[in-house]
Amino acid sequence: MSELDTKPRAKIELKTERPRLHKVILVNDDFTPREFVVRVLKAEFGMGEGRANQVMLTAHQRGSCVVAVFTKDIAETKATRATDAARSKGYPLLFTTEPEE
Ligand code: TYC
Repeated sequence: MSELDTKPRAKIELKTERPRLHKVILVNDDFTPREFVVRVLKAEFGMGEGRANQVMLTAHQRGSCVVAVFTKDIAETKATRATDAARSKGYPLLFTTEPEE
């Protein structure tokens, strides 16, 4: 057998896992005006008036609401931008992120 002959090797399974997505979560508070929450949802997450209202109301009634899912970096950037927009107006409105199961 020459040096160039190669033995058949066990097949290596190359599985590429998709990156986990992260949820952006809108958290309720008692101080931020509803209209402001809707404005931020429209501006930062590209929602229409109707969808923004639904998401705001769900957070208002249940304590929090998933806004959307993105890759980790984008979720964190959007949550930070949206939270900062509220801080700059003196509101305690909070957007957090968490990995999807
Ligand atoms: N609870 C606020 C109010 O009654 C409105 C609000 C809704 C604030 C959703 C935050 O994530 C929120 N003015």
